[in-house]
Amino acid sequence: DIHAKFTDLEWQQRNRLLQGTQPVVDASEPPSQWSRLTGDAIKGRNRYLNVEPYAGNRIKLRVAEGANDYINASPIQLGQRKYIATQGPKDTSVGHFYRMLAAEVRSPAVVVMLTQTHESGKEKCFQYYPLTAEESPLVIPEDETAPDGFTGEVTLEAVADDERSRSQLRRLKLQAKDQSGADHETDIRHLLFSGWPDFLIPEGEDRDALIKLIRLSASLNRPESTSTSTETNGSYNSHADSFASTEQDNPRIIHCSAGVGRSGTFIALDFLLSLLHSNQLDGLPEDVDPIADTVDSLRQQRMMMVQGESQYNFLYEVLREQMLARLDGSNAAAGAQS
Ligand code: PTR
Ligand code: PTR
Repeated sequence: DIHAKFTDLEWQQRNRLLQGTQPVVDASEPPSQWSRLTGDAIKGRNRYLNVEPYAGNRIKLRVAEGANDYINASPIQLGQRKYIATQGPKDTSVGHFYRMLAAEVRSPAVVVMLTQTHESGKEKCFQYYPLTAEESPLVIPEDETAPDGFTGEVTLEAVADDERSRSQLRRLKLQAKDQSGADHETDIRHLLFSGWPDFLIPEGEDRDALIKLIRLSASLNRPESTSTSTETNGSYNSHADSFASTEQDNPRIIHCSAGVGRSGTFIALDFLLSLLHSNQLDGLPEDVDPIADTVDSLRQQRMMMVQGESQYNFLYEVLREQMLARLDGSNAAAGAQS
């Protein structure tokens, strides 16, 4: 049965995925859509020298003819669900980040930040949004290396702590103009989760909180959350959270520091839990491993998604826990009926 499958799994594909950071490819030459981009204009925009989107699957900034359209961000699709996985913005790429958001995501845009700005004394992500009312509005700095006429500011409208997801929730408003003079106004739901150091997995209470964060991010990704889920004091009423009820085709922006390890794990869980809770993991054939398939699909879309054995195994652990909880829930419900 499906539990045995997740407890005692020895698929060849799983082992190959565990050992590598790339999709499983049998061809001797990787397909060209996975080729890497070169050039200083690109390298200067990357936070890490070894992490970038594949040439054949990247978000392109809408810029004037001939200008640099590069941002370290990949469109991701699993089933019908869309996401954008991106690195933590750098001081010089804040404008690129908001320009991407304005162009690719409908309002209200959900942004999930899975890193702190600093961890062990190193910058993991630039402080790209106003933390407090004193810092609001944050004026988006121009990229001095390549000014592209994108100007604007980000206003903090509300901030609240959400205990269940152990996150800080911010309502932000982006008001910007692009180089053609077009106005962009986007409401942003920004979720900051700080309980997850890079290369590791969230532990203890942070682990349950992460599941709640995933549900919250899914349920904020729909238009009515503008009015119904947001109370006047700025806190969120997320009792109606659900994995299922989300605007699947409006991508959520998910980032950590490199935008691969934690972001990949988050996206995999969001997708797999949505399948689980809509009964789509029931009755799968023995030789289908939805977790390995999901990780493989993610790595075809962005390199290094889900990092290392601990993050990979974490997917199995969470899925197993959630399945058992669901079985307990339905047994209890069946018991109550009889
Ligand atoms: N009772 C469990 C929990 O709350 O974690 C199981 C559960 C989780 C049930 C999520 C339903 C859930 O969400 P959805 O509304 O998307 O089915
Ligand atoms: N040079 C780093 C490395 O390969 O180890 C790049 C890197 C940094 C990769 C962080 C992943 C990282 O984790 P995350 O994607 O969760 O921020």
